[in-house]
Amino acid sequence: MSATEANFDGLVGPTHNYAGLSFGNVASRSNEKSVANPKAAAKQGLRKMKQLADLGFHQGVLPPLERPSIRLLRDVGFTGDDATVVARAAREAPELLAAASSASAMWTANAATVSPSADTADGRVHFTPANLAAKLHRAIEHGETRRTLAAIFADEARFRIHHALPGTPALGDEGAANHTRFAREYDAKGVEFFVYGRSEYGGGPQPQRYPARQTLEASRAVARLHGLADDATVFAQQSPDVIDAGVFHNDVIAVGNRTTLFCHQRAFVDQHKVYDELRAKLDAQGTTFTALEVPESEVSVEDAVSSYLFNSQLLSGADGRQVLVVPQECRENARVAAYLDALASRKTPIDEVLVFDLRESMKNGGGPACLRLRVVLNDAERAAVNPRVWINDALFTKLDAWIDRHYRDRLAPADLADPKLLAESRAALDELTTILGLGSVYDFQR
Ligand code: SUG
Repeated sequence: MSATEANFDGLVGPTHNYAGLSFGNVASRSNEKSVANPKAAAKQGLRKMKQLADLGFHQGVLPPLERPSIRLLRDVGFTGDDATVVARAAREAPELLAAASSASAMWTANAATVSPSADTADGRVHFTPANLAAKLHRAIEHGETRRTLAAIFADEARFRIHHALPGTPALGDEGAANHTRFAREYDAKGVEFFVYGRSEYGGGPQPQRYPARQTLEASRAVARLHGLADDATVFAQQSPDVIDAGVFHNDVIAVGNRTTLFCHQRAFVDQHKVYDELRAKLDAQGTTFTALEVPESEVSVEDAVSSYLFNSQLLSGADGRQVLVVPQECRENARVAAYLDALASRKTPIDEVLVFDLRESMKNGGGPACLRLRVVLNDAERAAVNPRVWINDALFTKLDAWIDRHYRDRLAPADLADPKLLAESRAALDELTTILGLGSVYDFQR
């Protein structure tokens, strides 16, 4: 049965703002307290989805989560009606209100790790929502994420949606941002590549300045839950010094698709051993692996972090050509732009580069790859997905008008205290569940 990769992008929520919540993520910290434009953010993301759908890629959308999270604010002791809870939190603990208000679920590369049915022991597509235990504002996502995934991938004979791993440092899991799958064709058995930042029990090097969010133990647990074979998995450690340079997820320094890994020279510990293991395991499946490595002399790690060159999407078109989807910041960095221009004259597995304006998300450290969750689906699985979440002209037009009706074009940190934001956000999400045919997935609807 033929299979293709679908990308499910997160729709940016109405509370998108810059609260500086992610220590270790350079953009998040450097834009702290600047004024956000949720309407522009949502439209930038939606335009990317539409353009990729127009090019013939399977493109779905995942809804935002309910924010501010009144549940979190009640869990930390604020009481009263919902508006009073927000007002009290704004007065007594604005940092907790900021965590409860983040629209961070837009970065669906962190929603879950997904293994296609060709790789799993039971022949189902497996999803493990990421516990995102490293950051409070993200650790509150997985329960709600699981609920929305279950509303979209509802057929239990085809889709297995696990619970997140226990949310503790030893099992910190950041989902697909640290996971890549290689295979000759999407429907063939592949090799799943898990990248971790540190090992809780195994010792080894660790970053000194910024946190390593993913552990080897978490990666191994996900592979075990998904029933992946040993000869079809590779575990590699991210270089601790690049984490200290702001590479908080592997998808800030590497991206892969089918038989190609596109990465920076300094991405991994023992980088050549990592390539060798990938090559050997893919060889055993009759597949030739290619690493397209970018040397520090052409693009430094610092350039990679500021331009998000590797936070790109590497997509296979129907004609077999590979397209690299990069953010506009790549054109604004002279060395990265020169590298991309040179690609055209070099023989590489990248045939075309597409550039998108994702400025609002980028200012929080979220590029094209952060905004999407890849799900490889065969024809029968694709037919079992909730059909209302596929982006086409009609859904684009509806969502674009929905954004116009509900979103603000200016949101400053002080606005998070505004009780009207809660009401606006709920009104928007309530209507969205009807547009996407999701049923009552949000707490406030239950
Ligand atoms: O977890 N930023 C996100 C960005 C996630 C990017 N995802 C991938 N690389 N796949 C994070 O650090 C910032 C929110 C704020 O500061 O308001 C934030 O959560």
